[in-house]
Amino acid sequence: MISSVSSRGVVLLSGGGGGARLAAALHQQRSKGPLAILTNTGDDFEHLGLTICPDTDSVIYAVTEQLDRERGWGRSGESWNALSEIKQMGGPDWFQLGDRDLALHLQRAALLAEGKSMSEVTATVAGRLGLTGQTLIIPASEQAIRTRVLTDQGEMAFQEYFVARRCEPRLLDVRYHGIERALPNPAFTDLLQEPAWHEFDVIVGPSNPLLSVAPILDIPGMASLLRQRARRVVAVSPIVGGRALKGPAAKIMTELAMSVSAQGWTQWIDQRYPGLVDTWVWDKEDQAALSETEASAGRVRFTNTVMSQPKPAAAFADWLIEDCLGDD
Ligand code: FO1
Repeated sequence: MISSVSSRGVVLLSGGGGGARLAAALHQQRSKGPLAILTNTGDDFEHLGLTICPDTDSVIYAVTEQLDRERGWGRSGESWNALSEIKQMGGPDWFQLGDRDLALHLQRAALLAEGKSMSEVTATVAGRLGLTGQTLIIPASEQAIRTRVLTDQGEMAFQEYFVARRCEPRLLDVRYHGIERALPNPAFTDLLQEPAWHEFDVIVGPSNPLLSVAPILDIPGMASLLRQRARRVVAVSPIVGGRALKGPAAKIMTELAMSVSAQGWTQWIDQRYPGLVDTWVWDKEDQAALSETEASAGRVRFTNTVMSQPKPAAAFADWLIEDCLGDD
């Protein structure tokens, strides 16, 4: 039986920036259909005795409409009393954990200490923050994956490079520590056994390819599982008008010899995961560059992909589901 576009499952692969914004818009758009958001866990790290999951938390906050849109991370309406006490007491304050964000982290720590899995903990805290409907937020793996970077100033953990060192060291390589022993999250593979997930589409969100997409798709078995089971795989370019919209993606891509263009991103994903993606979504601003990409001609769709405000984000989510994925 072929399911209709509104009831078919959608899997979104997401980091914490553009991916989280798309997650929120798809959650709104898909009030009638199942949505599973697989989050990047490579940015996770241990800090102040707590497990911090920045991309998973950005998605939780975004879909429950509590993401601080200006910062792009952390909770809105935040206060910083605990952080200033930590600083006062000589503790580390380079990573800004707000009071409300800390409340989530303390609950995560308590649930993990009870022996709950990361997917159970994520579902519980997302539910407590108001997530309802058929949307599930699932960390891509239960096994710890930790992104580490090799730089001209030595090897370091991702958050040290990204936050403490403000991406200043020159990047030489990116590694995902532990990924070779990781598995796709059983919460996700079990979900795919359910009748509602008999048929589904995949959207690779507009997230940093090296820092957010690869630590999900490089999990052994993940890319092949998605390719074998998905009806259609669509990937959304994080590059708009030859620029990364936010953050240091352009610097990182350039230092790792990736071309900062929709075309370069397409080639990189296609080479790393051959045959995975059926349809590439580029922003309209990049339309002129298509003539140079003969290999992907016919498989590239154009629309306005910038999601700086909820309205264009909703329009983009609508377009993805109804137009891009809607043609049975
Ligand atoms: N990013 C920063 O640039 N500075 C911070 O102090 C910071 C704190 C922080 C706290 C909780 C959280 O969930 C995310 C936080 N981020 C911060 C973002 C985080 O580094 C993300 O991994 C990156 O934005 C990449 O997605």
